[in-house]
Amino acid sequence: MSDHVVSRRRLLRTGLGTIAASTVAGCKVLDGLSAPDHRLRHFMERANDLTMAMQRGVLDRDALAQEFAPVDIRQPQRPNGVTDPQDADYVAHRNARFANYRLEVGGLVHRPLSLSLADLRQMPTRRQITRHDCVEGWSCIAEWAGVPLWHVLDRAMVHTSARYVLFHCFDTIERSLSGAIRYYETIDLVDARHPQTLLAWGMNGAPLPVPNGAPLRVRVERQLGYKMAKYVRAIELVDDFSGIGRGRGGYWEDRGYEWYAGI
Ligand SMILES: Nc1nc2c(c(=O)[nH]1)N[C@H]1C(S)=C(S)[C@@H](COP(=O)(O)O)O[C@H]1N2
Ligand SMILES: [Mo]
Repeated sequence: MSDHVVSRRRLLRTGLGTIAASTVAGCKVLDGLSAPDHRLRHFMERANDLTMAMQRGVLDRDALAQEFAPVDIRQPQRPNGVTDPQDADYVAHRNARFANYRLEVGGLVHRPLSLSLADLRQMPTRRQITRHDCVEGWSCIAEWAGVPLWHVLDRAMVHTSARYVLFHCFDTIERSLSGAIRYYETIDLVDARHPQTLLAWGMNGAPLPVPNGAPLRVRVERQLGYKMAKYVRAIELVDDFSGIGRGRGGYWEDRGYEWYAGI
């Protein structure tokens, strides 16, 4: 599946380059194109199909991911990546059953927020049964419950200069010579405002379990699993992520994965 994704994206990239080149070179030769079997005309028509495919690709970002029925939930959500953070601040929250947890929302917002789990549960709730696809090649169907991220963004009044939502996580995923590296992720505001993009506090009818990101994790249903930050500590609205981590927009992106992991 990931092979398919990569090749589709590679195709789009190649298509973009081809079209840019053909538009520049194309103007001068348009007159000769009227012959129905003209090779360049065929080429341009193909380029046109590609343009449509690309526009679809862009417009499709508003489309909903498939949702399933309760009978489709055949196994528990398989925990992956960090499943039991040992970071002192996280362990303290966990021991207090997340009673003192606060989601901090800041950065390019007019109204910074500090929300408890009760605050988040009182906000409008969406429940959705969706399929989680990990880049490693496995999938799991589960029901997620949470507040659509756009409600939180609206409450915080996002500044017009903001372009990305940066999720800061509690868990140290790697220790390097320069210190502990905590998981982080970014998505753009198109995905952030998608109706199925949640800050999920529940899974399969229960509070979100620790292995799956308690107390709060992201669901971005149109992208691969690594985009869905678990153990979310804070949300920061930014206009640029080149100064975060190694600058590629996420822990795994910094190690070679694509920033846009659309499925
Ligand atoms: N904070 C944090 N978020 C994370 C990860 C992680 O290690 N730490 N792993 C990612 C990956 S690769 C996947 S597939 C999913 C796994 O979510 P799950 O454990 O609920 O299956 O979380 C993603 N979000
Ligand atoms: Mo993953």
